Parts: sequence; structure tokens; C-alpha cells
Amino acid sequence: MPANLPPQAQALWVKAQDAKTPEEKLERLQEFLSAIPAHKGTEKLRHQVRHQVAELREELDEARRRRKGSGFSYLIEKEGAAQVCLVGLPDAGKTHLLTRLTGVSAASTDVPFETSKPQPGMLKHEDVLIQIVDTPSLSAAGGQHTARATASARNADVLIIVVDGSRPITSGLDELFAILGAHRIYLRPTVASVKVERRSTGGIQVVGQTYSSASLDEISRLLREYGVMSALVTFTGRADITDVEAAILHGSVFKPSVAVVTKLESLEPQTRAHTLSELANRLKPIPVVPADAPDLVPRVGAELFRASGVIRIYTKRLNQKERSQKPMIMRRGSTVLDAVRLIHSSLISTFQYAKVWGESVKYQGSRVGLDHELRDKDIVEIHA
Ligand SMILES: Nc1nc2c(ncn2[C@@H]2O[C@H](COP(=O)(O)OP(=O)(O)OP(=O)(O)O)[C@@H](O)[C@H]2O)c(=O)[nH]1
Ligand SMILES: [Mg+2]
Repeated sequence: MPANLPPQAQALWVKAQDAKTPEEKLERLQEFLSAIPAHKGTEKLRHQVRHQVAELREELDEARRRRKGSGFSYLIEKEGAAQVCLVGLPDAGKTHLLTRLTGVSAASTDVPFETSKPQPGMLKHEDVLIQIVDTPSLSAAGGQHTARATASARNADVLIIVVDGSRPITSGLDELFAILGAHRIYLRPTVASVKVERRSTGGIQVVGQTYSSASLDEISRLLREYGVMSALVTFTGRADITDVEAAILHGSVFKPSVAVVTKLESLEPQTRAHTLSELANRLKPIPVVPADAPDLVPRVGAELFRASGVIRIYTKRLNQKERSQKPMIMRRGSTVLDAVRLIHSSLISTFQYAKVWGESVKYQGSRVGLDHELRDKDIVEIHA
């Protein structure tokens, strides 16, 4: 159902977006909240704005504490090929898993909400390092732990959903999804969705709306009403104009994820198998890895690498046999041009061709141009 906001509420929303400080934003969001008419169509929106208000309050409280005290920041700076965040309900086994994946030791007992701030470690996957961040547990009641965990999850490239296999699966997942959803974090690309990325210039650009009933005019008009003059709008599936509005208002994010199931070893073999297949069904297409797998670290590493959407590219100097030891980390879909830019931008003007070995070419050592798309583990030799 569309939110159909009256112009006055729309204007207040625009004002809230233009807020210069978190204090101002909090105040304006509260004004906006009180201007949203209460009916079925605005239920979700009201719920989410309320959450946003609560999050901002937490953030402000935290900033105040920081000013007084330790100067500690709760967002972990990214390192390695990707940042992965462990999320889950109390006592699911996140901290224990951090230790198993990275060797970092931290208190992990049966005290719920034991972890109170994010902590990082590095997992080695083949020749790359993947950063794993342990977070406080999520709770439907919200609060500081949940705020820190969801902020970390938003910041991460990939999530590991830690599921306690000894507890009822359905209710546990429902709770987890409800909490993440309330914070506008989604684990699966929805069948129909819209992503609105704001830009400073360039007007409204729309891609992928072939299957949508929304016209470019309609989309531009709606965005303008909300004060968005330049943005890249990406449609997936048969999303319509109400999905555009939802994307502007809710700022949802999609996070690729991998599930790890803990505490399976005490289960009867049959119950164990049933639990795993129930989870796989429910979470499809998210891969599910049992925490008692003997090859846990390489398996999780491979799944995380796949989910992260990055590839490794090696370089080779002219007339040398060996490729570089260390890979360059690039986004999937990157081309020779992207690689050349990363090596040295001055090479672009003198570039003649590149020779490539690996999966992206049919014949090893083929000559390719700048627009050639690279694959994981390709070796590139630039001729310039
Ligand atoms: N049997 C078994 N116990 C586990 C497993 N994973 C974790 N545990 C135990 O479960 C308890 C909770 O584990 P934690 O790693 O502290 O859980 P958490 O998700 O970090 O929970 P918070 O306290 O909210 O941070 C600890 O006593 C762990 O030893 C597992 O795979 N099997
Ligand atoms: Mg913990």
C-alpha cells in the first residue's frame, strides 16, 4: 500500500534530510513522524521512522559518552579484502566463532549480551585476508547493544548470520529477520526492489525499469518532491512507483550473507540433519555451514569470498615468468582498464594491449583490450 504522504509531511521529510547535525536531524525526524497520517499504508513507515529516531538517540548518547570518556569509536575500520560482520541473537555463539575463524580470543561464556562492543579479527582465505567483526547481540527491545550491532552490520560488506542450532529454528530466524528488517537491513535481494543512490550532479538516471509500470517522468517527479535532484535509480523486477518512495524514505540496504549454525554436536544425527535442511530451505539462496564441520575455516572463507563480490588479479611484468605474489583486490566485473588504473593511471594513455592468463580467456596468454572483463585469479601483463 502506498504511503500517500500529504505535501506537508513530504516537506518535513525533506527538511529532516537536509539537517546539518544529528541533533537537528533527530528533532526534524520527530516532527516528520508526528506529521505522518496514521493509517494502514503508513504503518511500516511510522515503524521505521520510530526506529531511526531511536537509533539517532543512541548515537547521540554514545557521542556524549565518548566526549566525556575514552574516545573509543565503535565502528571498526575496514582492513583486508572484505569486512564481514557476525550477527545473531544472544548466546548464539558469535564470539566463540570469531575465535575459531581468526584466533582472536575474547570472553565467550553462557552469559547473554556478554559482548558489548564490536571486535575485529582476520581470517586467512588462501592468499587473502578477510576481516571478521564480532558484534553485540541483537534484541527486539533495541538498546545500545542492538544499535552498535546494526551500525556495524550496515558498515560491513557481508554478514555471517550465526544461528543457534539447539534452539527452535523458525522462531529464532523470525526474530532475527524482524530486528534486521526494522533496521532496514535485508539479507536477500527482494524480487522487486528499487535502489536510489544520491549524487551531487547529473540529474535523474534510471536503469532496469523495463518491467516496471513506472515512467521516467513519474519517477523524476516523485524524487523532486522529496528534494532529490540527482540520483541513480536501479530497478529490480517489477518494482513500481511505491517501491521508489520506499527506497527514498527507508534507505534499505541489502547485505550478502552466509549462515553458520552452532551447537549442533549435542543433537541426535536425525535431528541434526533435519535442522540443517530446514535452515537451508528457509534461508535459500544463503549458504548454510555447520559450525562443527571439520573444514569450517576454509569453507566459511570460500563462502565469504564468493559473497563479497571481489576478485583477485595478479600482475606479471614483461618477460618475467612469475606473477606477483600478492593479488590486487577488485570488484567483480572489473575490466583491464580498472586494473590499469589501479597499477598506474599514467599507463592508460600509452596502453597498447594486455596479455591475460586465467578463466576470462579461452586461449591462455590472449591479447585483450581495455574493456576485457577479468575473472578471479586472472594474471595480467600490460603492454604499453
Ligand atoms: N556446544 C556448543 N557450544 C557453543 C558453540 N558455540 C558457542 N557455544 C557456547 O555458547 C555460549 C555462548 O557463546 P558466545 O560465543 O559467547 O555467544 P555470543 O553470540 O557471542 O553471545 P553474547 O554473550 O551475546 O555476546 C558459550 O558458553 C560458548 O562456549 C557450539 O558450536 N557448540
Ligand atoms: Mg559475544
